Amino acid sequence: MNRRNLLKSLGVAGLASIFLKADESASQTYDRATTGLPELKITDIKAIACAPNGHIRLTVVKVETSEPGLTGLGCATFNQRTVPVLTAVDDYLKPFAVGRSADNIEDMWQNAYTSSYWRNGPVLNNALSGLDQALWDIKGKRAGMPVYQLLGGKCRFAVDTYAHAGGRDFVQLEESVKKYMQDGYRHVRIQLGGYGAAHLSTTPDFRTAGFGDERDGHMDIYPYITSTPKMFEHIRVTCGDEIELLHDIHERIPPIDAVNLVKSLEEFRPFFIEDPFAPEDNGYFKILREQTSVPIAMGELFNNPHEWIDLISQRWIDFIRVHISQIGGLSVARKLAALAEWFGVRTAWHGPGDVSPVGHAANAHLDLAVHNFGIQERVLFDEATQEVFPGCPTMQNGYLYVNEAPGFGVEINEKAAKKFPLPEHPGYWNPIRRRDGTAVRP
Ligand code: GCO
Ligand code: MG
Repeated sequence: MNRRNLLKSLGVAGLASIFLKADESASQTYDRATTGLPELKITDIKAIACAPNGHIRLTVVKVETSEPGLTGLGCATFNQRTVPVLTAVDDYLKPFAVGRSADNIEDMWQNAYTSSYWRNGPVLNNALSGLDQALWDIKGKRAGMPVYQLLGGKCRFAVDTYAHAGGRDFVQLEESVKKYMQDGYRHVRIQLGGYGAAHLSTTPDFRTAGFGDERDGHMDIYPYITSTPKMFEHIRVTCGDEIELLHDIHERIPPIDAVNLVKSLEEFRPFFIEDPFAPEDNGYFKILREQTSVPIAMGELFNNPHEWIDLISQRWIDFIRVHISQIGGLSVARKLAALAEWFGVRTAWHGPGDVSPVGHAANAHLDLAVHNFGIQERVLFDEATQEVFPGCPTMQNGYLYVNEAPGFGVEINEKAAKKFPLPEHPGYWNPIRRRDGTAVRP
């Protein structure tokens, strides 16, 4: 029957009922949109710290809500100062936030951020991150979506990562790189021994002079700045031109030596050179950019927006590498990623062993959802960590996958966490000294 006859057969009453129905369903849709879900309140907040591998202190914040069973987790991991973060969460954020809305994440972040008046430090930012990420986890669970969906969905099928190749000599390092290449990694970080190739430094004159303490480490400049270009050359010759090579200077040499070292690496086409300077030497990034086109990554030590705004808006770096819980959580990192996009800077979130699986999941959800993703540092979670944190992100062929579940997809087994208490040592780093005893700023 054509439309004309249909209308005739329905007559006025029939027509009215169609419009009414349409109108009814529209108003229903509208009602759902305005009333939404009942407001969710925060009913409890607690910090949970544990050391599944026995020496790295992982801290997460668990938020409970007025909806029974609806809880969220956020990463607040600061391995070197864990206990102050626990205090900042349990003794300050908990009384501040309990009873307030769990729905309004940005409002909570802005007010918790200023609740200490003095702000932008690593301890308070980590505590804030734990609360912030837990609220994003809750929001995703409520929506029945992974957090990356709340951020606009996927820009890529999975998260490309880099592995940490290591070795105390060139051959050991070469073997490590080749193994990762066989495992499907397209990006590998190459380090000769520990940061600064400290094992090559053999003149701890300060020890002979009885200066410092036997716990103090030793690293000279010359062995490192001469071995690093040779390391790159050996890996390029033995592993080829295609593998992407990254290297972390880790702020171990004077800024001008870092400028010269980075220039000397240009011929080896690094994917990026990380942390050439300490944040206190941010003024050198402009000088470095004027000297070489080697891609530069910086950020894991940043806590304060003033540390990254110029580096990004002046295009003095190519990858922003912040430790997301160190800057206050996902709410900050997603704004940082957006800022970076407009200046051609890509993301490379810090992702070492001292980030909890919740933090790694937050990294990965953001990695999936931003256009200007660069690369992701990853770790392999041992059995104990997977027992404590069911739903850890997984690795396959060099790609990182999130657990496709609402929220971040990572939970905590608090009973299992209790099996892995914090180690006796509180986590501070011992000094590293030049041969004359001068302290190195790592
Ligand atoms: C990296 C970092 C780490 C840090 C560590 C500090 O690039 O992963 O440099 O190795 O040194 O996370 O606790
Ligand atoms: Mg680093």
